[in-house]
Amino acid sequence: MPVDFSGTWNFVSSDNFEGYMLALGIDFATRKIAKLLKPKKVIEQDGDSFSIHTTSTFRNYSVQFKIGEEFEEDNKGLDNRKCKSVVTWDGDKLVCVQTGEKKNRGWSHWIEGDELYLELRCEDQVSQQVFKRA
Ligand code: YOG
Repeated sequence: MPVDFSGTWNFVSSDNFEGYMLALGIDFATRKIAKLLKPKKVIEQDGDSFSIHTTSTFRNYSVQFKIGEEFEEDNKGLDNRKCKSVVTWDGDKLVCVQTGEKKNRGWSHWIEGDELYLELRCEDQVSQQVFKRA
């Protein structure tokens, strides 16, 4: 049985989100707002199909995918760069590779106890976010 990421997850903490946003070229004013946000994640997992909704008081972002199936991602409301994304399992970790203009771009999700972890990668920057089950 694979891990079940389904549920509602509330933001707990993050580190180096600023570095990640700088690597994505997010402007100063947007970074100042974004670093204060406490986003919520709602994840629906049905077999190999996932939807991840990230919501905040400033912007929302949603993505849907099937494990192993490449899809076009528009990153609308984030950095707005298009990329080709694919998500696979690495053991109990969900690993997304986002191929496009930015090197080494992607993210990973995993669960520890009642906490959801998200590692965001872009170029030489790594940011980690922690969420707790609502
Ligand atoms: O999640 O890709 O769960 O999509 C990354 C923000 C901030 C907007 C958030 C809005 C990147 C301004 C999504 C934050 C910084 C800053 C709430 C992370 C870009 C712009 C939407 C993400 C994956 C994995 C699923």
